[in-house]
Amino acid sequence: MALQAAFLPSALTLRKEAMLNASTKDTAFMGISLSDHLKSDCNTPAIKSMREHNQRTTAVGVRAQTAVTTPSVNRAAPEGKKTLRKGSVIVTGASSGLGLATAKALADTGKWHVIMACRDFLKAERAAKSVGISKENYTVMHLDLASLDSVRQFVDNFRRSERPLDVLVCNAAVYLPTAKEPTYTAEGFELSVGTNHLGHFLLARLLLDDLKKSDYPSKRLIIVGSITGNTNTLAGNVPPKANLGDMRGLAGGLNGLNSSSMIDGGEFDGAKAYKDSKVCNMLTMQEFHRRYHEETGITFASLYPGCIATTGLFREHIPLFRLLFPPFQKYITKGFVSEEESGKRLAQVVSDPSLTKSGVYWSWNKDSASFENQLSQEASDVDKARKVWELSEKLCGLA
Ligand code: LMG
Ligand code: NDP
Ligand code: PMR
Repeated sequence: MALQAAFLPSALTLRKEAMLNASTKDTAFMGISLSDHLKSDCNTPAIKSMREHNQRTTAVGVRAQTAVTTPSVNRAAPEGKKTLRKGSVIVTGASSGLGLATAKALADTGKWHVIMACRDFLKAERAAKSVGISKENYTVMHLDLASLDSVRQFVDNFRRSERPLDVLVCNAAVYLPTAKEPTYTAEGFELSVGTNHLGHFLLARLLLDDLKKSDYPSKRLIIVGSITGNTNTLAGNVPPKANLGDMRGLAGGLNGLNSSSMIDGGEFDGAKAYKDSKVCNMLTMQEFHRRYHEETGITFASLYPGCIATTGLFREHIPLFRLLFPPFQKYITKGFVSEEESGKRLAQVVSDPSLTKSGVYWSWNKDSASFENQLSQEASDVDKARKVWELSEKLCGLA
């Protein structure tokens, strides 16, 4: 707690909930060992179905637009035993940072085909090559989350590829901490919430049907969250803090014209918009869990992968911040993780047989052992989750 006291600006006071939840903080900073939370539950439906799993053979037509590769075809192993077919996972924003490292970690196992869903096709191709992902293990497909038309187009294209969908990872994000004025998506939503939350909300809703159809033993929908959206942590108390308020701005369409560009109806603040979008991500995961887990057996999960202070996420921040932030996280908060390590963490949430629990927000302790973390009061508020869901449905044209 000494560091916490030293670095918490005096104007900031942790809420009571923060103190109550101190033992389950998101970060290695607190140095808690929760490795005993990491146990495999062999009676989950997913594991049962793994035992019962029958592989299937899929004939895949690869569209010209999608780069590369041969389909994942199952081959029966000798003695009539069936082997698990390659999993098929979509990772949004896989052209850099966490998404790229996750694509690499999964592809390198040889057990996954990664669909890299990216807004910049060439950048994604180059990125895949630069980290040495082998050609047969990935496909780049175009997706711009800042356009709902593009999201729908992506889903159409993906379906035409006739690949199965076993896991969807909603990872892409933008962070605009220095913007003085809001910018907007194609449909006129403030860009951070529009991209990070609404684009992913529509994508996940549309692809739920595809996930349902998968015969893979453990089907998962993962939405990347963050510590900075959780006000039960020190990092979540650095101003401006996440707060969705009564969501009047979201209800009004975040367009900055007849409604505020901010979810809570306040003045535009890029850093707050990002943190609010992460709260929406974490609430959406839980609402999916409540609505669909029992019926579909799909695992819904979120995570804080650690502070990956070197990624492109901070590209809009001032140069001094970009210079000081990595050493600050490395030597002072000790919350720093490399891109490679963070990729392994997210890859675990995609494929580790012990992480099948649904409705969970995963974090890692200082020994890199995963544990089920506690979300802040707002990020676990059932009524807010339902409201975010219903308002987002309207904005995305689903209701
Ligand atoms: C808002 O500000 C912005 O307004 C908004 O635009 C957006 O960017 C948003 O969340 C993003 O941030 C929030 C923040 C800005 O404001 C505050 O937190 C208010 C209080 C600020 C008080 C700062 C206190 C600094 C405490 C750390 C200093 C330790 C120095 C001792 C060590 C010295 C060793 C030489 O806050 C900031 O921008 C602060 C920047 C935070 C990241 C960098 C911190 C710098 C620390 C310097 C460490 C140098 C690293 C050395 C490593 C060597 C170790 C041996
Ligand atoms: P990066 O900026 O490195 O990666 C973000 C990715 O999102 C990029 O591939 C980017 O594409 C893509 N992207 C941005 N806008 C769009 C769009 N409109 N359509 C499609 N893709 C888009 O950041 P990180 O790797 O750090 O961030 C990944 C996730 O991790 C985010 O959800 C972030 O909130 C989360 N996170 C990050 C932490 C950190 O410390 N870095 C901590 C906690 C969570 P392009 O390459 O074309 O720019
Ligand atoms: Mg934070 C345990 C302490 C801790 C951790 C794990 C993070 C993570 N941060 C911590 C502490 C502090 N930060 C403190 C004490 C300060 C004040 C000096 C501080 C400041 C700070 C800024 C200005 N931190 C930041 C910023 C950003 O612009 C980043 C941000 O909020 O992006 C939304 C950020 C982050 N700190 C983190 C993490 C993980 C981030 C960035 C990414 C994210 O949430 O996605």
